[in-house]
Amino acid sequence: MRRLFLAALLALAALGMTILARTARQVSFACDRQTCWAVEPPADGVDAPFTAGAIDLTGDGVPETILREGETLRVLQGDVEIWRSDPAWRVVDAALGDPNDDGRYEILAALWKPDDAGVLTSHPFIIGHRGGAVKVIWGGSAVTYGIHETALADVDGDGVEELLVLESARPGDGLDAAQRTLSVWDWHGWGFNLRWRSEAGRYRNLGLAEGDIIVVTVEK
Ligand SMILES: [Ca+2]
Ligand SMILES: [Ca+2]
Ligand SMILES: [Ca+2]
Repeated sequence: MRRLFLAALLALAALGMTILARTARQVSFACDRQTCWAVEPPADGVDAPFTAGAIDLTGDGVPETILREGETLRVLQGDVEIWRSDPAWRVVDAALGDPNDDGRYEILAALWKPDDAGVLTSHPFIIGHRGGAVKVIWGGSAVTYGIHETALADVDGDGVEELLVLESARPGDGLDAAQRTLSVWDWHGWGFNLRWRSEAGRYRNLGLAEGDIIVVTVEK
């Protein structure tokens, strides 16, 4: 019995070493209007999931402050909170820019919320300032591949921002999905079209480097 216990302990230790030995490295992608391809990762620039930023949502030339505290998103004018995300949402990431290409700035929020059966589903929402108030101006329906991280950038240099996403590689995988893909999406007028999707990998820390080169960390 004691020997069995020792063997189990050794097996656990070996497993621990295997997990520790998993190495992380950065990979990068550049894109044109059709596709993306791997490039040498630049030395600088990785953003963790969004925590704070500033952008002019109201259009008066003065940026609002956008904070992600825990899984809550807040919009402030000076010290005054003018909007806060629904308590039922779990906002896992956000990006600031013009995701719907209408010349106004908004917040693209990657959030998970319970459906009617109480199951967490992933949605991309666009939050903007319209009619004198901050509100959801576009609420995407539940996506098949859950969204874990997001960014907005003009990766092909045509003057229009693309939506970048780290999403679950498998349908139905939840917030803890390890296998993910990187994808690039185009706004088409009332939603997003998939332009390109990478192979699956243990992707995290989606960010951008100089020249809107996509940078992600991948664990081997
Ligand atoms: Ca403003
Ligand atoms: Ca916009
Ligand atoms: Ca573009």
